[in-house]
Parts: sequence; C-alpha cells; structure tokens
Amino acid sequence: MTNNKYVLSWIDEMKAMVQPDKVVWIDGSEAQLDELRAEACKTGEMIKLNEEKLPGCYLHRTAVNDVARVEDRTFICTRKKEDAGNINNWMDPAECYAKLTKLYTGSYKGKTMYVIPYSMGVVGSDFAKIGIELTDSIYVVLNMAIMTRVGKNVIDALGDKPDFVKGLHATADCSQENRYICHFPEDNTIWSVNSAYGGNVLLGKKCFALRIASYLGRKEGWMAEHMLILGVEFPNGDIKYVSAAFPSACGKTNLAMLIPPEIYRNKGYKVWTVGDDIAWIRIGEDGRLYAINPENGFFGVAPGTNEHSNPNALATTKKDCIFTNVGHNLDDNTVWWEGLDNNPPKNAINWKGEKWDYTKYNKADKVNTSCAHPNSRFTASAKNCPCLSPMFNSPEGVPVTAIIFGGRRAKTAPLVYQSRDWAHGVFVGSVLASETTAAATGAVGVVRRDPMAMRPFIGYHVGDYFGHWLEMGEKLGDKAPKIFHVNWFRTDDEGNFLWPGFGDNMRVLLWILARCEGKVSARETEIGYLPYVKDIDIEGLENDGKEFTHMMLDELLSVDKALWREDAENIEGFYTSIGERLPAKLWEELETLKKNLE
Ligand code: GTP
Ligand code: SPV
Ligand code: MN
Repeated sequence: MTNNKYVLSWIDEMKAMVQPDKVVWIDGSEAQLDELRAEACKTGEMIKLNEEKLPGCYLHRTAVNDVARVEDRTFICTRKKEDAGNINNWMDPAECYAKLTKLYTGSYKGKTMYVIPYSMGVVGSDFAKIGIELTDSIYVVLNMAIMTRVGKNVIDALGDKPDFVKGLHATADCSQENRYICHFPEDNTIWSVNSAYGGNVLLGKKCFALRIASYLGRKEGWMAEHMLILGVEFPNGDIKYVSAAFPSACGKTNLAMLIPPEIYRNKGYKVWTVGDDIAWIRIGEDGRLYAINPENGFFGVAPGTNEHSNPNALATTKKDCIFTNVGHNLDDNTVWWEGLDNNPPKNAINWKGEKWDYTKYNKADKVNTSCAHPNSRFTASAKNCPCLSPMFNSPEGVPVTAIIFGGRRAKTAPLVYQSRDWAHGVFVGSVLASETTAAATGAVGVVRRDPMAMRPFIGYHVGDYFGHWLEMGEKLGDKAPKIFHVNWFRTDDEGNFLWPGFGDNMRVLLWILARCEGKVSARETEIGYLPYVKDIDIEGLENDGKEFTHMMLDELLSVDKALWREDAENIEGFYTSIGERLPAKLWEELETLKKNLE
C-alpha cells in the first residue's frame, strides 16, 4: 500500500519481533471490514446482534480482568525522569523497550498482524496527525475504523514523510501482571501489551490524541485536552461553541449531546455536538482559540444512557455499533444495561458471559451483580449522531467562547462559577477535583485532584503543562475564552443529587454564555463570580419529580468557607508535590484564595 521507507522499515522491525503468520493492511473499504466482522463472529470474538432491531451491531466481551484503563500500568518514558513529572509513572525508555520486547517476542505467532493507518482529524488537513497501529485484534481494527479515519487515503496523505505515530499493540496472553501501556513521546511511539480493552488499546484515543499529542502541542504551541466540544444555537441562528473538560465518566458525552428542555426547544434553542471526549485546540489566524475533535466516533459509557438522559447517544447506537461488556438479552438478541429502561431482561447473559439473575442486582456491588459492567461502552460512528454539528468535518474547527472545567463533587464546588481571568481560570482547572469512577481500575468514589481532567493523560510534566496553559493565555490576550467551573454532582446527606442535570444543564450553559457576552452581572465571591439566583432560569424545572425552588438553587450556589479552607490546604499539598516546575503564578492564585477565605 505504500513505499514510505520509514513505515516499511518500522513494520519490518516490529514483524521480526512479534512474528505474525501474515500481515494485512487495512484499506478502509467496507468489503474488507465486512470480512473481518464475519471472521470475528466465526471465532466468537464478536456476536452479531438482531439485524432488524440493531442493524450492523455487534457485542464483544473482554477478559474479566481487562475492563478499564490501567493507570498504574501506564508509563511515560522520557529520557530524563523529571520530564515525566510527579503524577505520571515513569520508566527509562531503553529499559522499557527491553522489558516489553520480551513480552512482544513471538506474541503474534499463529496470528495476523493488522496494519491500521489512521488520521486524527480530517485526512490531509493542516491540523490532522497520522498514526499507524499494528494489532493482532480484529476487535481493535473494527473499533479503530469507527473511532478514527482509517485507510489508504491516510497512507497517501502521509506520502514519503516520517511524521506518524508508531503504535504497537499485542493482546499477548492478556495477563494483568504483564500489562503495560507505554508512551515514548520523544520517539513518537506507543507500546501496549497484554490488554484488549478500550483506552488501553485503541491507540489513537488516549495514548496518541492526549498523551503524545499534549507533548507535541507544548512543543508546537497548541493544546490537546480531555474535552467535549458543543455548539449552542440561539433562536436568532447564532451558534456559540464551548469546550468542557470533565474527568472520565463525569458527563462529557451527556453534555455534548444535550437536548434542551422543552421551553427552550420551543423558543428555538438547539445543541450541536462537535466532540464528546478530546479536543485539539490552537490559536487561529484571527487570534481566537479554535477546537477540532480529532476523533470520528464515540466510545461512550453505556450504563445510564436512556431515552430520557441521552436520547441522542441512544439513537447513535442503533446501527453499526459495537457494544463492549454490556448485557446480552437472549430473548431478542439485543443488548441491555443498567439504566436503559426499568425492564431488566429475564433471559440474559451478563458482561462476564454468565447467565444473569436480575433479582440478585445489588447497587453496592455493581461489578459482580449487574448485567452490564459499570464501564461497559458503545463504539458508535459520529455520522450516526442526530445532533452532529455541521462543523464536525471542518478542518479549521470551531471558535471557543467558553472553557468549562467540572468534576464530581458531593460537596464544596457550587453548581457553577466563573474565574476572574485566564490565570485564575488556569488555577481553577489545575486544582480540579473529582471522585474516581469505573473508567479506570482501582477504587471508585475517592476524591482526587484531576488537573484539567487530564491527570491520567498528560504526556509530560504537569508543572510544565500548567505553564503551557498560562502561556497560551498570554498569547490570546483579550481574545481568550472565559473559564468556568461546574458541578452537576452536589448531593444531600443521603447522597441524592441536588441538581437534575442532563438536559437541564442547558440552564447553566445559557448563564455561562450570557456572562461571555457581558449580558448578565454576577456576584463576586471568595472563589470567583457566582450567579445571582434570579439569573439561572428554573422555569418548569423539577428534580426527582419535585418542583425545583429558588431555595434549592441558593443552596447549590452557596460557598461553604470552612470546606473551601480545607480544600485550599489540600491544594497546597498537591502543589507542593509538583515541585519547582509549578508556575509561581499559580502559587500566587492559591495565596489569593487563602486570603479571600480568611
Ligand atoms: P468518558 O467517556 O469516560 O470520558 O466519560 P464522559 O465524561 O463522557 O461521561 P458520560 O457523559 O458518559 O457520563 C458518565 C456518567 O455520568 C453516566 O452514568 C451518566 O449517567 C452520568 N451523568 C452525566 N451527566 C450527568 C448529570 O448532569 N447529572 C448526573 N447526576 N449524572 C450525570
Ligand atoms: C475515558 O476513560 O476517559 C474514556 C474511555 O473516554 S477510554 O477510551 O477507555 O479511555
Ligand atoms: Mn474520556
């Protein structure tokens, strides 16, 4: 498919190590993908679902010990340890290559090596970047073919240049002890071994489009962020774009595909999805910030997705979709997950591949009693999304009016607040905190600092990353977007959510955009600008079937100084751990916060 000597010699080298029986180049044709689907069904790797109800859809189950990203086995391998920073695991590149070479050697014996040329971003556009992933898994090929732009035209766009990210994936024996997701930003290389799940193996996604790309972005003056991108269309036809960073499983896909409440729809408001997970952002010719979504599909959380919470996501999964680790309803050969409807199947196989007994479901032990794994996912093509933005394929991307950070905080963080200026906004993002979720292995529900929702994804030193954010703000000057913080997840003492969320988050988005246009005033508090209660529209709003009152809103917009003082102390510890590469400006911001809280 190519004469590119850099590509060919790298593939030869990898072949010699992993020793496949044969090599197949993925050309992007439907005919070839169809053959692979058929083969995967023959071997049991995938199950073909009901063609009437879910045309072109398949179910796949991963190994029971391989259901999420593995942060403790993810490494940034820079020559100097200090360049990886304190929140990344680090390994010396030479040592890592040697260690993984042992695991890779002969691991493709009896198997096929699939060569997947893919583009992150519109093929051939100025802002797109190319990767080649080698894999032994048809599941990976089929997912990559949905999540990225794959095929011969990508290789043609590369021509004879050496500018591609070299990704090697081997399922090997999928052993947990020898699972490694390693990044060599200085070599444009990713090595992943002993996993076959999502973010560990779809190398275009977190490995390339965030870890490697964030490193490239700093060198080249742009940013790769864990952000959704959406457009809010106003009744007069104007569209304003916002990007929002929330940690994994904290609401990006849901916000990106939001359907406004009826009162807004009737007035002519609409939300358009540009992206649901990753944004590549740079300064455009007019000096404003522009964002593209480098992906071509959605790898979304299945549980909780339903006709009310996210009808657009549900519609997107209705054809040509791959479901991973959801339940299998044997009665009609369809899929089911917790929160799809109130009608759990009586005759079903759970995510582990065992007969499922719906009467045994126990909220306190979801992993073992639910039909679908809490981190089960759908892989769906962007083009099937009913609210996909007409700007989705725009090579220049969309101008960003507001940047939003958000986390899962039961207490402390109010529903929404605005930073005083860019540097304060960078501070707010840098100290983002959120409860951990099932998207990564480890304990769920533990609050940790997750700077810019990028804690697991920054490909270099976090202190330098904050410095890069500050520098981007200096370049943008008065054209910088305004920066906000939201929290949809405040709870009462019984753990019930105080804010209805989902479509009603539109009410907060409208306040944010009104602030950007200077159309609404705000009250200055210790932590930034908060809305006046009257300025968030709660007309027709209910929470859990009960009327939502101004008093409830007042509570959600309150700042508990004692809790914030505790938080400031925790921030001090976090900042101290980062060391001397933490920009002085952020220490000043922390001092200001502490003074305000006195
Ligand atoms: P990744 O794909 O892991 O990066 O996740 P994500 O940030 O796209 O999260 P997603 O939108 O899939 O939401 C994850 C979980 O949060 C789902 O269980 C949702 O039901 C829940 N969720 C999303 N938005 C809201 C909200 O506004 N309020 C509440 N209470 N839950 C929400
Ligand atoms: C996330 O965990 O943030 C995801 C899923 O979007 S994965 O692709 O597994 O990283
Ligand atoms: Mn994500």
